[in-house]
Amino acid sequence: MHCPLPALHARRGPEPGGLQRVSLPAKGLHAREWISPAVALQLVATLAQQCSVTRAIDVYVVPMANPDGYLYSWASNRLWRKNRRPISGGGCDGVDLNRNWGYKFGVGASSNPCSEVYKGPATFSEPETQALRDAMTAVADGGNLELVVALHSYGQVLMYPWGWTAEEAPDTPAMRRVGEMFASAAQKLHGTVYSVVNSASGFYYASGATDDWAKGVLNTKYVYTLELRDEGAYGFYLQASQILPTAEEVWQGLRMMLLALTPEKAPAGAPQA
Ligand code: 0X9
Ligand code: ZN
Repeated sequence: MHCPLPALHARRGPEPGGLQRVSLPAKGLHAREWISPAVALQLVATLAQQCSVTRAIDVYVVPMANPDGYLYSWASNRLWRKNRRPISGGGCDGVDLNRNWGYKFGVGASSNPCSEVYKGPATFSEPETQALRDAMTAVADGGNLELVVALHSYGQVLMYPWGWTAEEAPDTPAMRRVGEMFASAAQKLHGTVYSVVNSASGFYYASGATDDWAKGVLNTKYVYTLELRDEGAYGFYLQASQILPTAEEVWQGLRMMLLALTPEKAPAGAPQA
């Protein structure tokens, strides 16, 4: 018996004639990346006040996708990454929830349960990835899932698929263009630089991740993994004082992405996707 993962849904107002457009910034899959759920919660608060954006677009946020691992990183091991599933045999616990998705499973991931990037015994073997898969599939089936952003840390990098191969994914020029819009809007606020790169060639090869699954299986046009602050000075131990500025710049970037996807709502002069 598992508890459900909460998802928050900022719902578009009853506007006649508008296309249903949905997006899904998520979520805190890796336990030690504490800035991700903190930013996700701030985004929820901001979205609740930004009706000019949410009038045209539905936004789903899953602020905490790995609750057991997150708790463990507070209580026992600050640098814990995986979930907390007991693995029989070898004495090591946990599956890397960003290696467990059912697309190109196993390329660039470990089958050793003691590894930090253990992919698990099978695709979607974990309740956390099953829940996210089902929620994202339901959103995609219910309309027009245009944007997926997976929140992680750290590095200040916005990456687009693929992560399992350096071959070009569909919509790469569009993903790059909208990614650059995020980066320039985010930089304007506090000067923080987010680089926009292909996941495999600009970061590292890794498969079985949320982003590649969203691109390869759901065929979502705009898919990203966002590595939040910082570039390594504090890393996973980012100070609490950086939560609000990080959330503010991410909102500025995300807002620009959402406007780019809803051209009829964009202010005069705003860039179009
Ligand atoms: O390795 C990961 O899962 C992500 N980086 S992190 O440092 N937060 O662990 C990057 C995943 C990028 N996406 C793919 N490689 N598909
Ligand atoms: Zn991560």
